[in-house]
Amino acid sequence: MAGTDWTCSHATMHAWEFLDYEPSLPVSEKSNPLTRDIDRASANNIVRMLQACDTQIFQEDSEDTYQRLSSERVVETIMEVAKRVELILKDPQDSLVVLSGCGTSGRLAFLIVTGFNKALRELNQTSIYSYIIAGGDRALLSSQEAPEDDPKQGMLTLKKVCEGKKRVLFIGISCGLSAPFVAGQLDFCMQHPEVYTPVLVGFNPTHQARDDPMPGCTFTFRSVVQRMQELSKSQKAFLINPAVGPEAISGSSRMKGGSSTKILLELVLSAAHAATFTNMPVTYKGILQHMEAYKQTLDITYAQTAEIAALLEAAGQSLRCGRRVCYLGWGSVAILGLIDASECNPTFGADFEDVRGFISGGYREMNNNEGPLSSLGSDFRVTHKDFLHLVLPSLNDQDTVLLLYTHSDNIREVAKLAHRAREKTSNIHAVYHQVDGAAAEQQDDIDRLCSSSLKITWASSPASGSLLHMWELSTKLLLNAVSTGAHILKGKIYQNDMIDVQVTNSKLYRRATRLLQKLSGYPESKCEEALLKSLYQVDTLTIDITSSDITAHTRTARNRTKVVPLALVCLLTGCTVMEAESHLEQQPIVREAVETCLSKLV
Ligand code: F1P
Repeated sequence: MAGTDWTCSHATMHAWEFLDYEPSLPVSEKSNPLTRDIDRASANNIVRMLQACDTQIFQEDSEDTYQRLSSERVVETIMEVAKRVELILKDPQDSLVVLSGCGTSGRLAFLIVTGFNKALRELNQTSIYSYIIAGGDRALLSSQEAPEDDPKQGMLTLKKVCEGKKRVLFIGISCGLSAPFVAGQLDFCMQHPEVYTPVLVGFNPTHQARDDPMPGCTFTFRSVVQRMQELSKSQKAFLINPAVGPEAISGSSRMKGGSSTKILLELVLSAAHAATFTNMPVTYKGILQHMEAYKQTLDITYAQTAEIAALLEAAGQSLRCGRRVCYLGWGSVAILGLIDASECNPTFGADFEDVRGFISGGYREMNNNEGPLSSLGSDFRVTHKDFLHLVLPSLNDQDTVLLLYTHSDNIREVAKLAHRAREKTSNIHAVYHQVDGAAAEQQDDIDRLCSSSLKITWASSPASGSLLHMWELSTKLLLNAVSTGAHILKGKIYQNDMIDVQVTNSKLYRRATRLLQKLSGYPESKCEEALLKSLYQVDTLTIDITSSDITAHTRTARNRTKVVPLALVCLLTGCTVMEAESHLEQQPIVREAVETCLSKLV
C-alpha cells in the first residue's frame, strides 16, 4: 500500500502530517498518500485502503503537529459543550440546541437531532434539538450545493428557527471550516451573545480555515474562527476541530468528515443525556471510553473485508453497465442509505437513478421538519411502496439491491420485500446488524434469497455508547465504501481525485481549478480559463463570462456534466471543447480518457 510513515520519538507520523506536504491545502482537501493508487486497486484493496484511512480518525497526536480526536484540548471541549447541553436539558424552557450544516454536515445534523429528540420523547421530556440544512429539507435527499455559499441565508434561517428563545447553543458544522452559510450563522451568534453560544465543529486547524471573501460580508470564515478563538478563552464560544487526516478521495468530506461529525456530536449529546437522566457526570474517562467504542465499531465493520468487497463489486458491476443500485432500508440505517445515495450526484456526477435509497415508513419514519416531500417529484419518493411502483418493474439481474436492517426491525417485512425483489433480480444482498445470541426468525429465509449476507454481530451491552449509534456508523462506513468503491470501479476517480466533480459551489469551483493545475501543470489562470470554456461550452471567453462572478459560474454548472474532464482534455491536447466532448464520448471512463491524453504528452 502506498504512503510512508515515519516513527519519531513519540508517535508514528503519517506523510500528510509533515508541514511541507501539500502546504497550500487544508487537511480536509489534501490528497491522502494511502490511497494514491486507489483507482487501480482491486475491490479487496479498495476496502483495505478505506479502512486505513478511516483508522486515522482515531490516531493519537504526534507532537507539534495536529490536534486529534483524543487530544486533551478536544476531549475537554467535548466535555464543556456536553455540560452546556446538560444545563439546557435540565431547564429546557425557552432554550434550544441547534445543529446546522451544508450537504452531508446538514444531513448528519438531521440524523442526530431526530435521534436525540426521539430519545427525549421516550423519556417524556421536551424536545430541545433543532437542525438546519442549507437549502432546506430537499437537501436531505438531493444535492443543493448553492445555498452553502450564502451567509445571509444561513443567518436568517437560524434567526427564524430560534425566534422567541432566550438561550441557544448553536453548533455549526463545516468539515473544511469553509461553508459561508455556517460562517454567517456563527457571526450572528457572536453579535447576540446574550442568547447564543456558538460552537464550531470541523476538521482543520484554525489557521487553515477558508479565507476567501464571501458575498455581502466583511468577514471570512477564518476571521470568524479567529473571533471565536478569542471568545473561547472565556468559554463564550467553543471550537472542536481535531484533524482526522485527508479523505480517501480528496475533499470527499462526506466520508471521514461525516463519520467524525457523527462521532463527535454523539459523544457530546450522549454524555449530556447520561448526566441528566442517569446521574452519570460528564467525565474525561467517560468520553475516552465512549470514543473507544466507536473505534471498535470501525474495527468490527472492516473485519468483514471480503464481504464488503463483494458488495462493492456487485454495485460497481451494476454501475459499469448503466444499471442501478438500490438501498432498501428500515429505521435509521435506512436514513444512512438515503444520505449515501444523495451524495453520489455531487460527488461523482452520478445520475439520481444510479444509486437510490428507500425507507420503510417514508417521511413518517424520517420525521423531518418539512414533512412529506414526495410532491417535489419522483426523486423524492422514498417509501418501499414507491420502490415497488417506480423501480421494481424495470429491475433485472444487472441491478443491485441491498437490504439494510437490524434485528430490532420487522424481519417478516424484510423477508416479504426480499421475495418481491427476488422476482426480478437475483442480485440481492443483505447488511444485517444483530445482537449476540438473538437469532431472528425468517433470517434463514432472507439468506436463501440473497446472493450475499453481511451479518454483523454485536455484544448486547457495549462497554459504552448506544448500540444504535454504532449500527448507524457501521452502516455509514459500509455504504460509503460501496458507493465510493463502485464509482472507482466505474472509472470516475483518477488516482485519488474525483475528476468528474460537480462545480456547483465556490468550494467545488476552487477545488476543480486546483485539480486542473495538478493534472496539467499549467498555472491557475490558464486552468480557470479552461474550466470556464468547458462550463460555458465556448472556445473563446466573452466579456460577459469573464465579468461574471463565481456564483453565476456555479449556477451555470448545475446543468452541465463532465465539466472538469472536458477542461482537462482541452488543456492537455489543445483541442476545442467540441472535440473534447467527442473524445470523452468515445472513452466514457474518465480515468482512461485522461490517461490516454497524458500518455500522448510523454
Ligand atoms: C459541506 C459540503 C459537503 C459536500 C460537498 C460540498 O462541506 O456540502 O458535505 O459533500 O463537498 O460541501 P463542509 O462545510 O462540511 O466542509
